[in-house]
Amino acid sequence: MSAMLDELAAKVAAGKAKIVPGLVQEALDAGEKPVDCLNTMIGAMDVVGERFKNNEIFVPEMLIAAKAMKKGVEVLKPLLAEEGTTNAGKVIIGTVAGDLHDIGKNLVAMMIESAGFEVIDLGVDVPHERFVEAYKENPDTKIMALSALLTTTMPALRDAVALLNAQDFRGNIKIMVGGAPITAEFAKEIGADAYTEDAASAAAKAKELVGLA
Ligand code: B1M
Repeated sequence: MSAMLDELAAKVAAGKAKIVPGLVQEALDAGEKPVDCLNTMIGAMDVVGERFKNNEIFVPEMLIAAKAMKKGVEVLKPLLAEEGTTNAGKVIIGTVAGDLHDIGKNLVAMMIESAGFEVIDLGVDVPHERFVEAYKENPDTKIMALSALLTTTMPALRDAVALLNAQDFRGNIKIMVGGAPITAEFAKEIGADAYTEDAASAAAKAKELVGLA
């Protein structure tokens, strides 16, 4: 990794929200690729997660690191998410009940949007019933995308998918799931149609699910 990206990683991990956007811009100006800047920041969040696990930092520090990363992503957004030219249909996305993590979900939303979908983002801590209501408000939705970032919210993901699976409209939608603790096996076990590991593959899978790839 270049010295510039090292510096970016360090400042994201330290939660320097005011400095990070400038560092991202500097790295881009120096020829670093947007995707490398993004992966550097994701790597920094892994470091933050490890420090948290080892009791070296606590929730407030994790939160300010997340804010710093969000500021950095704002700079990258226009570069990563080029305006979609197709109208691929609607995707409803949200992080499941009890789970407040949104950076990964936001990246997935951004990549899916850039693949030409209209994204309806329900935010974080979404009650299971809200996914059903959102579909009823948008009956032309093609994909429901659900994130869970904690092992403790995997049951909420299971329950939300079960509720969607019980709906009359189930045949009209595809259900995609993801998030760090989720696996393809778990996705299959709970009755989702697709699992992907990261935001870029989520966008590719969404296109595939609606027959555009
Ligand atoms: Co929390 N947290 N956190 N946290 N946090 C983790 C997830 C943790 C792994 C840290 C650790 O201990 N190493 C750990 C979970 C452990 C576990 O589940 N076993 C953890 C914990 C324990 C907690 C709390 C319980 C801490 C506490 O209060 N004691 C608490 C829970 C709060 C709650 O949700 N109810 C908590 C709180 C928080 C903050 C609020 C402080 C903050 C979130 C702020 C925010 O999101 N706005 C936070 C943060 C920042 C983290 C870490 C450090 C970073 C998360 C992140 O943004 N990663 C995280 C450690 C880590 O991830 N390394 C950690 C970067 C992001 C790009 O990755 O979210 O994985 P990710 O998304 C990826 C993929 O997963 C995938 O694509 C994304 C992009 O490539 N993906 C999908 C995601 N959704 C997808 C959907 C798809 C497909 C792919 O299809 C639909």
